[in-house]
Amino acid sequence: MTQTLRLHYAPDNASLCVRLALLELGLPFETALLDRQANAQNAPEYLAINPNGLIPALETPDGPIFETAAILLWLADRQPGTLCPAPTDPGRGNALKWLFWLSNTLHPALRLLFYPGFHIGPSEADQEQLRMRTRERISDLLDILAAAPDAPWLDAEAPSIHACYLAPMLRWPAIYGGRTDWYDLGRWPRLLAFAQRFENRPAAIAAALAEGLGPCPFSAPVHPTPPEGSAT
Ligand SMILES: N[C@@H](CCC(=O)N[C@@H](CS)C(=O)NCC(=O)O)C(=O)O
Repeated sequence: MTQTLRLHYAPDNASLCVRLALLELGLPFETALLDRQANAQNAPEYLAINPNGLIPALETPDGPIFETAAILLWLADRQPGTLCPAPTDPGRGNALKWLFWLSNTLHPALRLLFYPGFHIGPSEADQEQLRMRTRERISDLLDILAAAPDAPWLDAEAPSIHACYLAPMLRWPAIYGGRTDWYDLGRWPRLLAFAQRFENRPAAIAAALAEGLGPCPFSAPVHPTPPEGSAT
């Protein structure tokens, strides 16, 4: 078992959320690039770490962890109260609620947009129909988030695992998932302000550099030009 933290990643994949949290916490870590062009996420060596064939996974002294939210919470709990309210904090329940919403509600909706064939099969017409409905669903979810009075992490100067998770999810619909003209973050001024604030943090700047995400990765995304590997 590794004594260091090793992040299995591909540029601009969900591993970006974990990289952001690692950088925010100032924890030393290694990266292991997964070559998506070669479908490395489904190679036996990686399936031994994450049998789902999904990115990311984090190897830790406690064993490998997969699922973005689980990794983020495990990391936050290394330094309780830093990126997430500690278990004894009265704000913990509210924080868990939004973390699970990001993981169980918003992220799966994005996966429907990016991987429609996985859910509905190879027909291009069927996939586009699923995408059309999913774009509406994502917009509805962002309406809910933008109006939430109990999501203090959205407006906070301090970072959080929620911010690390959300920022990439606000980026991806602008550049992936077929046509992107339906998506304008400016429709949600609170979310746009969040993205602008977060992308100016040193951790976000370092992550953007490491993965080739450009100067405004969350408020005005462009296709990545990573120094190694590829996003898809
Ligand atoms: N529920 C998973 C989803 C992760 C996920 O969707 N990863 C994408 C990259 S952003 C992936 O591995 N895609 C490759 C594939 O589906 O084959 C998590 O939260 O870790």
